Amino acid sequence: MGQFPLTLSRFILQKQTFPGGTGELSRILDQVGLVGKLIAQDLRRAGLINILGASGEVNVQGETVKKLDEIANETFLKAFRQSGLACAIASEEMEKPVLLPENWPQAKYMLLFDPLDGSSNTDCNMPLGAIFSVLKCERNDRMPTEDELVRRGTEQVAAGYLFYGSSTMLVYTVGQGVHGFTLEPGIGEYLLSHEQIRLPARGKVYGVNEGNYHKWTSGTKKYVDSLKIQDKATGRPYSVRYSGCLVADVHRILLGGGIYLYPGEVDKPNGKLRLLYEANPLAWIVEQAGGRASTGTMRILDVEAKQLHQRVPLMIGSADDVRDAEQSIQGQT
Ligand code: FBP
Repeated sequence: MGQFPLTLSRFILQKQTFPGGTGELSRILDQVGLVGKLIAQDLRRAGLINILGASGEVNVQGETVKKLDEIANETFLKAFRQSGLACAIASEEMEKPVLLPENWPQAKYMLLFDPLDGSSNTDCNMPLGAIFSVLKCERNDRMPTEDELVRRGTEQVAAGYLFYGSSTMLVYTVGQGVHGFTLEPGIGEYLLSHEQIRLPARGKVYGVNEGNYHKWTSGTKKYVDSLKIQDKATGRPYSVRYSGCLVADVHRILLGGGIYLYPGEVDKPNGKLRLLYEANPLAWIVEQAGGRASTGTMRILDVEAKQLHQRVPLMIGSADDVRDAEQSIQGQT
């Protein structure tokens, strides 16, 4: 028998050191893992248990809510309400955060998440994900407020995603590199499959919704056009890989390099994606793996957070590819 498989909990205990740590952050990662197991189980049978289609609701983003969005959101809420591990929770699907006085002050962490990423993929069995960001509640004189959840990406203490692809994975960072675990359904455990992930400085694929081309700035158009030029020396043209699921596209790039873009548009300079529970956690993951994440003009993790559901343009992936995009968008090439 080869090396005995390393479970998520064992890996965290053995390899992750949190000065003055109480094990709470590890338990939060474990709880996210539990949410992933529950949602993966539903997804595997989605077409059989009447959970496909729209729920009839419209969320704070003005988007049609899918039944699976609601199920995923409820699963996160229940898991963290009952865990006693978080004193506040914010979600893409909820206008206001849920404050948990019953968990305060013993719980000093707050969780922000996109419960189901890739909503346009839910009804066609295409890849899906969930994205999470963990912040520490700095105050102990009173319950946290919404403002305390609206913080720069540099203040995250943990971040990651669940990826519902051909297998279910949990990928995270606590600032000590990026590690990937694959769910072994037979034993219901996440086992270490990708330790210390590093992405190459340059890739061969790009992901962007080119259907929005006419809405882009000239700098963005110029950059995406440049990826299609025949130039062996620079490995161009790149191949398009856009799945409709940010987590799936970033996961591919994390393992093989390349760039994903959801740029700002002339009439919508902040684009579509949300800063606090989509861009910030993925930016930290990619940076910890040696990549780069930018708005086109500044580092995502340095963007000042002002609102819970604020949007931000995102270009993320291999460091040299993202630098090229920044230079083009800033009109320097
Ligand atoms: P959701 O979290 O609502 O799914 O939005 C994010 C997302 O679906 C990403 O996963 C994906 O990359 C992008 O939006 C697709 O947007 P578009 O359909 O405009 O290309």
